Amino acid sequence: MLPKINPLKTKSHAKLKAHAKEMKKIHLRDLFEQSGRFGKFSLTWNDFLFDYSKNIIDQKTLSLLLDFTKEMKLGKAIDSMFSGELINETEKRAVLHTALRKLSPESETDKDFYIGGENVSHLVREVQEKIKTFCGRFHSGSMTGYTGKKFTDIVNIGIGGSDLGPVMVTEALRQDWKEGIHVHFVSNIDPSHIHTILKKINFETTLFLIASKTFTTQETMANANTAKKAFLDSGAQEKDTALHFAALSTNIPKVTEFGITPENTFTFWDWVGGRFSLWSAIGLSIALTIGYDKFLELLRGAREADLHFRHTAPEKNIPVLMAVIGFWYTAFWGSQTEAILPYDQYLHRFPAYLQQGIMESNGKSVDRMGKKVQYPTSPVIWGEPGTNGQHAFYQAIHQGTHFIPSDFIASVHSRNNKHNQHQILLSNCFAQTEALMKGKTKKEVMEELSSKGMSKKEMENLAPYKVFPGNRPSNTFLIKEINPRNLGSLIAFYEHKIFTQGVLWNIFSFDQFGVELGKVLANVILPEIEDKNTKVEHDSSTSGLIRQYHEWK
Ligand code: G6Q
Repeated sequence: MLPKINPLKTKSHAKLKAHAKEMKKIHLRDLFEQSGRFGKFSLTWNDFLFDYSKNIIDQKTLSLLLDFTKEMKLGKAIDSMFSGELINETEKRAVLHTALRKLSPESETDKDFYIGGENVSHLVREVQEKIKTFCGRFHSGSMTGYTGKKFTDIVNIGIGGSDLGPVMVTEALRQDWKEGIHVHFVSNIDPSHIHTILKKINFETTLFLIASKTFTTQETMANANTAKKAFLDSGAQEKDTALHFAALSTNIPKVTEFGITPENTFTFWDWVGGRFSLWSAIGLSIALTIGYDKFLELLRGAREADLHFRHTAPEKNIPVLMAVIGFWYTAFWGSQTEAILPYDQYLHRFPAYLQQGIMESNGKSVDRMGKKVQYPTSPVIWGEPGTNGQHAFYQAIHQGTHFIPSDFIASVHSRNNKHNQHQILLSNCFAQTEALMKGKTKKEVMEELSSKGMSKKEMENLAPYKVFPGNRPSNTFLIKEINPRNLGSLIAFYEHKIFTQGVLWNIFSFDQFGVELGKVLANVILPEIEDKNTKVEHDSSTSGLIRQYHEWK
């Protein structure tokens, strides 16, 4: 079980509060006056450099934050998660997405994962073997569609956790796509989404993956039924469904009811949360797109990050550092938001992926004792790839009234370098973190304006607008290259940051009752939209919207 501790009652929290007052008197520029700052506040691990020196922290901040993790019993919480305890207490489930990435067989020194005495690593390996065989047949062409043609297209139908991970990963690894294979994702219930995809594909060479843990999600089932109907309308027979549809699900009876064969059904388990499921059967679209071996590389990278998280001292532990720094800003600096800024076009869905991972996990306001929390929890997560963001919202990060800690993510090698474009990209990334940290003082602005020959009065009038306060914190991940292994590690780092922050906020990170509410509410209103004679009893706004719909329909 996870410890239940009110963070506000810890000694280190009180000390951090007092320390924050002191740190607010210091500017990041001044902190950089001390020599060796980069060496002290950055670390390298595998192909990663994690630079957290541009944060408003000093050695004392860090040691108080790490004391705080001890008081919150982070070490015990990590052991509880990895040892398969039912730490998702509200749903009485273990949380073992980490088990999906342990590929090596059990040995004395490298134990498998267990839940209540059951070896779940065996179950994982069975499904992985099945995925491997399936991918082999798919890529060799020995698996064909109902007219005997080799498959060329994959359409993954799923939403939320059954969509965002595979979309993000396949986009990030576009350079690794198997030749001749195209992957498409349908998630939204809006018929325009599936319509756009169905228009692009040839049914004879398309494999549909119905990705749904529960196999009851309204959007996914509606899209799956539309796809099946369109497939049959294209000239296929009911029996051909067996060749063109596969299911990724924990609900085998529902899968069978839909007409999908056991051979094409890939299962996973209730101890894999939706937003942590890309490593499971939900990752089949990834394995089919980049090949099984590269899918394994992704898992290996994540496993390396798991071992780092589990066994590295907190002061050298990347996810722990990410988590405590984020905690510092939400608790003591009033930060309500965090920007994720990948300087890599292929990572363009990474912010959206983390939006779910972070906000669905830690957007909670009741603590582990069932009490309303008296402190802020998950920040709002958002972002876009650089440099697009620079020409859009960076204005607010530099000079706005909100305090926005940001994560910059960049790679040294582009797998697509054209002329010197990658160097230009990187120079922008580094320049932004420098500018956010330093800002531009009035003195610097005046010197700049004076060199343009402006009058003293004009300079005085313009200067306030041109001053940059600086002192805006950022982390930078500089990665040698975005490849399957490094991407696996990067994602797992953020997963463990999420877990750690949940422990520090004393909340349950692995349920999502807020998401489930939406699923129930829409089912109440649907009949009222479908039939205008159904009695409508809502608040005046909701009833008004429904009435207007019928009037205009
Ligand atoms: C993730 C959430 C949620 C879920 C979707 C899809 O952690 O629980 O995003 O993944 O609602 O659910 P199904 O996979 O059951 O269709």
